[in-house]
Order: sequence, then structure tokens, then C-alpha cells
Amino acid sequence: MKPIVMTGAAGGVAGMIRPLLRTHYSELVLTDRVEPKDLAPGERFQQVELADLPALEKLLAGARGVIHLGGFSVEGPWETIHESNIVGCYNLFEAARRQGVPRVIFASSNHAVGYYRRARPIGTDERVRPDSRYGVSKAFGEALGSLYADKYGLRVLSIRIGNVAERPLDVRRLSIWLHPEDLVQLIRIGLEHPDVRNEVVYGMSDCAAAWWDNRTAERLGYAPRHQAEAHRAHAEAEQAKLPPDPVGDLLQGGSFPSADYVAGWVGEGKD
Ligand code: 15L
Repeated sequence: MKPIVMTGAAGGVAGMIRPLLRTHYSELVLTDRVEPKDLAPGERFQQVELADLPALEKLLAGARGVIHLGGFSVEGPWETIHESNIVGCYNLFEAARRQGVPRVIFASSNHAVGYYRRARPIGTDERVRPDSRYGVSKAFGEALGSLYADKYGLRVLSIRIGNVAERPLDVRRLSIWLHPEDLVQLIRIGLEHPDVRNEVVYGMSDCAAAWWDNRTAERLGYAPRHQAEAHRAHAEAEQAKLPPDPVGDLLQGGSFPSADYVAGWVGEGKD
């Protein structure tokens, strides 16, 4: 069986899903800037910079799929976002194409659509509405996925991840929470489902308070096993410790759209 490659393997999300993935895939090739401390049997590490296309090509040679969690995972200065998430993401897709890797799972983010109001439910066919430079980079990654699927026949699943955690961290996360086991279910769909060409899905568990229509994922067989409402009391208690955010509390992206907010259109109309 050919290996699966995972970028961003030393990060928090990777740490939660690697043990689960190992039960399905016998060989995981991990990469990041630093080596994870807890390598397990079946996992092999190779340090590669996303900026280094030839090194990425070597890493991906012979892989059956790549899970791209790497890059910068929150808002940051443009230089950082550009290097890690724009150039790095381009290199990842290009290396996959050159090496004939058939499947790419792209960890997109809810921040690609974070300026939609919470009162406005959205599917995956809506225009992107990024709430940060980080969100723009995720929209860029989805666009690359679309190009590489349409032009070169890669099979790409972009997962607009909400928040991956053992339980929802606050009231906003009750609407976007993703349990690690449900993320692994989505990743497996991306790596294995015959109908995946270029799909965008929401990375959320069973959230009764969701703002997203996740029919595309459901059509591919996604059936989340974890319910956010089971953790409502915890999320509300944590929310009570947070200061109000008059702009962010209206918007799907929370503190990302409200950071540096000066005079946008949030107070105007209902969209
Ligand atoms: C993300 O995309 C981030 O990677 C994560 O750190 C959280 O901020 C998450 O979104 C969120 O919106 O909760």
C-alpha cells in the first residue's frame, strides 16, 4: 500500500488525528518544520519547508494522497501568510501534480467565509467572504484545488474546517465544532471516495446550531458521530468568561472579522 503524506504534522490538529488515521493507513509520511515528539510505528518523519518545491516533490513521490494541514493556521502578517499559505500551498499542489499524487485533502477554514453573518446560513456554492489575510489564503487554496482538479485531474477535497477540539470551546464553536473523529471521517472520504473530483465541504460535527448547509459532505456519505449540543453547558460557561465583541458576535468568523475592523459594512443591511 502506498503511503499517505501529511503536512503540518507537528501541529495541534495533526496531533489529534494521527492516532486515528494510523488505524486506517499503515504508512504515514509526516512533514513539518519540527519533528513531532511522539512518532509511532507506521509513521516516518521528513523535515521539509513548504517553500522548497523540489524537496516537496521528493517527499510526495509514490504517495497515494496528501493531507495538507501545513502552513500558518491563524491571522498573521502578510509576509508570513504569503510564504506559508500562498507560495507553500501552490508548491504543495504543484508537487502533487508533478509526482502524479492522485488525491489532495486541503485543510481550508471557516475564515474563507467568515464575513457572512451568523443569521445567514450558507452552503458551499456561495462566494467566498474571507475575514482576514489568513481567510484569503484559504480561499486561494480552494481555488488552486479547483484549478488542479479541472485542468490536471487531481481529486481534491477542501474541508472548510470550523474548530477541531474534543469539545466546543465557546458558544460560537457550538455552531462550527469538529470532533477529531469526524474530521478523520471526512479525510477518509477525500482519500477514498470514487466521486471526489473537486469538492468543498464544511468541517463540522453534528451541530444543531450550525450556520452551514453541509449537503455536499452528506452526499459523499459523511455522517458525523459527535453532537455539539451535548457540550452546551460547557460552551456557555466558557463564553461567560469572554468579553462581548459587538462586531465579531454577529459574524461567522468571530474575532477574525472584528480584528482591525474599522468601517466596513457590518452594521448596514442584513447580508
Ligand atoms: C481556524 O481556522 C484556526 O486554524 C483555528 O485556530 C481557530 O481559530 C478556528 O479557525 C476557529 O475559527 O475557531
